Order: sequence, then C-alpha cells, then structure tokens
Amino acid sequence: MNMNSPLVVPGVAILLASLTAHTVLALDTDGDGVDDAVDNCSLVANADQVDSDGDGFGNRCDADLNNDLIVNVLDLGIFKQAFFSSDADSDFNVDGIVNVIDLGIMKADFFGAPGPGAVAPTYTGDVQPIFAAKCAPCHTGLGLGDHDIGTTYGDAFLPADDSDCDGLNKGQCTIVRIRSGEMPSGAGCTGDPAQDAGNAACLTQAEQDTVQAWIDAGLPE
Ligand code: HEC
Ligand SMILES: [Ca+2]
Ligand SMILES: [Ca+2]
Ligand SMILES: [Ca+2]
Ligand SMILES: [Ca+2]
Repeated sequence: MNMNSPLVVPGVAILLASLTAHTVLALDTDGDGVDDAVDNCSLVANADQVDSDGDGFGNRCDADLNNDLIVNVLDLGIFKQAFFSSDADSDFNVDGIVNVIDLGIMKADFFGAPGPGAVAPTYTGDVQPIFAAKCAPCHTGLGLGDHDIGTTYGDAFLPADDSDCDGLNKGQCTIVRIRSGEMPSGAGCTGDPAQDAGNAACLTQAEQDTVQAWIDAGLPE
C-alpha cells in the first residue's frame, strides 16, 4: 500500500496523537491498561484490579493474608487452610480456585511486602495540573460556581450547590459533573472519554481515574 495515501496518513496521525497523549499523561509500567497512578499492583499485570480484602493491594500482589505487611510462614499457614477452596483472598490470580499457581505467586513474594500499589494522587502533584489545564479560566480565577478549584485547594471542601451533588463537597462534585459531560462547561464533552477522545478540552480516562482516586483517598493535598 502507498504510505502517502490520504487514507493512511490521517489514521497514523490520530494513532500518534493518542499514543503521545497516553505517554505524556499516564504511565502504565506493567502494561495492564491500568495507569500506575491508580493501579493496585503497579508492577504486575492485573487488569481485573481485584482486591478481595480491600486493603489497597490487588490480590495479584497481596500474599500478605494476615495484613502485617510481610509475606511469611504465618501467611503460608492461612494459605494452606484455603488450599483447593475458592477462598477469595488466597486466590491471587483470581481464577476461582486456590491451587499451586497461587502457591507459586506466594513463593515468589515470600519475605517481601505486598504491593506495590498506587500511591494516592494528591492535589498539588496530580489533580491541580488537570484542573488548571481543563477548568481554566472559569475555576482558576473567575470563581464560577463559587469555586476556583484549579488554583485554590481549600475550595474543594466547600459544600457543593448543584442538585446532582447533594451532600458532597465541591471536590467530590468535580467527577460527577465531569462524567455527566457538564464540565468543562461548554466544551462539548459527553463525559465518556472514549467518545471524547478527539476533543482535547475533555478529560481522558487517565485524568478521570486520577480525579476519582483523589476523591476516594479523601482529597489529599
Ligand atoms: C467555561 C467555564 C467553565 C469551565 C471551563 C468549567 N466550569 Fe465548572 N462551572 C462553571 C459554571 C458557570 C458553574 C456554575 C453553574 C453550574 O453548576 O452548572 C460551574 C460549576 C461547577 C461545579 C459545581 C459546583 C457546585 O457548587 O455545585 C463543579 C464541581 C465544577 N464546575 C467543576 C468543574 C471542573 C472540574 C472543570 C474542569 C474539568 C470545570 N468545572 C470547568 C463553568 C465552567
Ligand atoms: Ca497492575
Ligand atoms: Ca488486597
Ligand atoms: Ca503477613
Ligand atoms: Ca487461583
């Protein structure tokens, strides 16, 4: 095929544009499609993100069954009780059965710590740059909606007025208004990153995930 064909070139341009956007905005070290900023096993592929004991470490890197932050004989003892059962916590590869494959995962992590999982995003390091880029100038000085969340951390804790955000503060409200496509206001976003992929004003999936993880972590500064 002629590489200069007009049919080929735009496709390549779009592909390059999306690759560039991903490498700039999101790092996915283990290549499982979940960005490091939110991956609960950031060095092992676990697209399912299952974390059956809810401690923040995905099962795939959490053989620490007694949650004392080291994988050792105590955990092996708990694991043996669960052998050949469908116990969720000892099923490290999440295939529904606790067997030699899970034992192998435990052995590989023996005497190590669970994780590493994602460190929660912070306002200063992760979220403020997104808001500064996508919510300007309305919330970086103009104070529309009674907040400047793109410049003023404290505004995240003001109570939200919008009826979609009853009982939430403005920080928690951001993802609600982003997902509904209402924010950034007037930018023509649907709130679905796949549909909005061609519109640089809208948030990417990685950016939405970062904002959500920040909210989940309690809006750390
Ligand atoms: C072009 C201007 C504009 C942009 C850009 C914009 N907003 Fe807004 N925003 C508004 C206006 C106007 C309101 C108040 C009216 C409303 O709630 O719809 C508002 C309200 C809000 C509220 C509701 C506050 C409350 O008290 O209920 C949140 C949250 C919010 N914006 C978040 C964002 C975020 C996050 C971004 C960037 C991703 C963003 N906005 C981008 C204009 C904008
Ligand atoms: Ca992972
Ligand atoms: Ca876990
Ligand atoms: Ca342990
Ligand atoms: Ca298993």
